[in-house]
Amino acid sequence: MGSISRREMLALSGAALASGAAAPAGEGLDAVARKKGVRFGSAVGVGTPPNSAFDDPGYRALLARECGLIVAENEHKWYVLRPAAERYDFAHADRLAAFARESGLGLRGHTLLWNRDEWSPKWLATHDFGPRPRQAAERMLTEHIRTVAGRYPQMDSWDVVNETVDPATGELRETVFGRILGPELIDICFHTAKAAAPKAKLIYNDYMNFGPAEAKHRAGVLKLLERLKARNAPIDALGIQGHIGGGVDSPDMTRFSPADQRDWRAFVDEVRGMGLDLLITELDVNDKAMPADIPQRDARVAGLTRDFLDLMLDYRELKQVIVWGMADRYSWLQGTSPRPDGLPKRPLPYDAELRAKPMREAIAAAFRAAPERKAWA
Ligand code: 9MR
Repeated sequence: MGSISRREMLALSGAALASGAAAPAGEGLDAVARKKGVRFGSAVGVGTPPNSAFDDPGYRALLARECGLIVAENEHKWYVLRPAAERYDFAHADRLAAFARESGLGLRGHTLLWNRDEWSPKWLATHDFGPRPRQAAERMLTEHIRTVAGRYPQMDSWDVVNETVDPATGELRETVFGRILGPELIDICFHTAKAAAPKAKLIYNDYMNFGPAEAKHRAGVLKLLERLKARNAPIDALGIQGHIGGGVDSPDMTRFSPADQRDWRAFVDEVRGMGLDLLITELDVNDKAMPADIPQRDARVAGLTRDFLDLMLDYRELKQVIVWGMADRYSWLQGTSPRPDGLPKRPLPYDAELRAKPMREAIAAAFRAAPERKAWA
């Protein structure tokens, strides 16, 4: 571990002492996961609150202690990297890459194309692709992928395409690039990523979830994956985001219903049947509908986490578990559809003061109980 991490570790102990908190003794979560051939990591954001986790030295030390790899929460998205059509800005992404290097952490990339116009830079919506739009759009896309993937050759994996299936229809979303290039857009992204990042695992990432309301979404993702496989696109795995909790119908629920589990397994079995590996890429638990009482709420969050991880770790194809942040204070969910009582949400393994919560132990226990598998090289 590099000197920065040691210094930050001391800062964390200081912060923990000041708040009366303590990091759990023993191994970090990645060390526990590794014994089973799994890696553990977290998203981290550089920027304005609540995405400013990276500026918190205690938080950086927590990442170094618990994680084997990190992923930028927003810093590889087009709207951050491409402030204008002709200009790249790598400042934030480079800070994260330097931190990962100094701390001995791996990096995974999110995402080469978030194929949703609402998350594309504004200039793209009105961009003039000229008299030969097909060629121009393909050039813009492939140049972007080559530039970004080429700058970070250390990437362990890339979410090549994120969220291109419309949950309402199961079809591909209507987007600037999709309208010009059609479904071949997705193939182009994977082939270009393979050439630009030959060592990285290539992922399709989406938020299809448990429950009947998500059936179309799951079916649409299967259709997309089947098409990619049939056309020999270089795809290694499905990224299952794992934003769980939102669809639970009872505040007391700590397990997914048998029917939901069965449907979910049928979906994952299909993915496995295509020869694809699996990742959980953005785990968190939305506690919006759960009781206000903190011990009760934390128990529910931990229960759902354990249930989900037990189910998923049963698949030897599951190679990584990434949480969408380590501490409640920095969760995107704080700013998204608040609880009716206005209380801060508690979706992540550590609380706002960086004290470990029951969810942290649920993750460790799920790793300890998991069957061994062959790790990704
Ligand atoms: O957590 C991210 C939040 O900070 C951003 O404002 C938002 C828009 O860029 O994206 C959030 O992360 C999303 C991820 O990139 C893709 N899956 C859903 C995540 C939560 O919305």
